[in-house]
Amino acid sequence: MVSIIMGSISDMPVMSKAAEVLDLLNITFEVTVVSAHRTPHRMFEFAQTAADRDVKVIIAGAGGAAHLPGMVSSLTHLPVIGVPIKSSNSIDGWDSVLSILQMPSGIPVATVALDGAKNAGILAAEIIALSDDQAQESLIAFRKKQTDKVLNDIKKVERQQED
Ligand code: RP5
Repeated sequence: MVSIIMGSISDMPVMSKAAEVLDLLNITFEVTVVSAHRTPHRMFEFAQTAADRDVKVIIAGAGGAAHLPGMVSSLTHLPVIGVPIKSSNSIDGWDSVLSILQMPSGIPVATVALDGAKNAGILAAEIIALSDDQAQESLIAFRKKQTDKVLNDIKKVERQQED
């Protein structure tokens, strides 16, 4: 199972993109809110019990002073993918990007682009697929569909030029 967590319900419009792609790939996930600053005890409880609940990968999104992904990573050996979010308290998003990206040596967070929750979902699926053949098949089909769409778009553009 993949666990998708975020610092506030206001992060949901961005973080739901991770859920959408995991759904598409038929990978089991849960979604909840865990705030590093406003529910610190819940964050400890979540991170310290995640592995025992059979969570394999955690996707954590937060905006502004985005401490959730790093703190969760410090509390579990599970891989944590961080999603910086351009939130209402972000200056321009860099605050959140740098808070999640610039982790101290020894406690990694795999940071995706600003608001890049879809890629976080795909990366989580790729980790799951290392030991799950069905997930691997879903991912290969997903990649093929994506490539076919671009190849079709190229044909469309070329046809427009001929007209
Ligand atoms: C962060 O503060 C949350 O992750 C969210 O991105 C931001 C704003 O939260 P709200 O004030 O909308 O609850 O901790």
